[in-house]
Amino acid sequence: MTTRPVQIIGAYLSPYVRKVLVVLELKGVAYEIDPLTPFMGDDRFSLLSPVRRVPVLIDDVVTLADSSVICQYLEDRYPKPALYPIDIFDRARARWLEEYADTRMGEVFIWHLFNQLIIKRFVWGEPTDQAVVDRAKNEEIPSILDYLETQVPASNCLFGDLSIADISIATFFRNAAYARYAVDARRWPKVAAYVERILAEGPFAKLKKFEDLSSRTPIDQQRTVLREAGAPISVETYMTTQPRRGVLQI
Ligand SMILES: N[C@@H](CCC(=O)N[C@@H](CS)C(=O)NCC(=O)O)C(=O)O
Repeated sequence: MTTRPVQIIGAYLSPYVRKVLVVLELKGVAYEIDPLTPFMGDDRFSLLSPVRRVPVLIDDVVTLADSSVICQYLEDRYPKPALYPIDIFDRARARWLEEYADTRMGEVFIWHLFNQLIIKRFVWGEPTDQAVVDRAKNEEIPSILDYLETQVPASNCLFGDLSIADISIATFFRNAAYARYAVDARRWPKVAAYVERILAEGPFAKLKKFEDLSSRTPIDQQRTVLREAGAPISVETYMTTQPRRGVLQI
């Protein structure tokens, strides 16, 4: 067991950071967080995350970037409760759904919706490209929801207990809500009920307070405001003052 809390670098509003924090909370692993908006990372951040993305995990042994790698590591190091199904077929399906969420849902919910409506405005002071948002809402998200409607159960979680698949999928709907997108329950009744159920789980509900605060606080004041609200903010920060464009495009 680690003596020093695990360090997480990454903003509460990132779906990938949320995924890792939910796993840490479920496993009861103590952590501190530097709630970094990735575009505000300094030169040292580039050394930790060469593609300048969050989350990053630093503990007594390893430094890892990428939420899936981090979650698998946490599962291996802190096996209880298990968040990957035991059955090998279910485990493979869970990993597929995690991958689908990280890539396709990330592309559409984050880059085409959240980035256009929130990051462009608040980080870069740029206008929204409404055509990108419209295509996301009218074509891309509906096709994702059509697929998820064939996958999610009418009750409970995907594979019995809450798993990495549920966490990886549900996290994007929190960002969708910040971008004022809600699932139409008449068209996708199973997905709408499933998302509501998973986001009501303890760790998702606990983190919402810090996400709401982040969403209404200027970036340069977030550390202070979050700390005052009881978030486990790290002493060290990788934040600088001038935003930098990302390394990867998608
Ligand atoms: N595959 C990565 C994706 C992480 C990711 O895209 N994070 C976003 C924040 S939501 C980021 O850091 N974006 C900055 C950029 O792409 O330049 C993971 O699962 O951790």
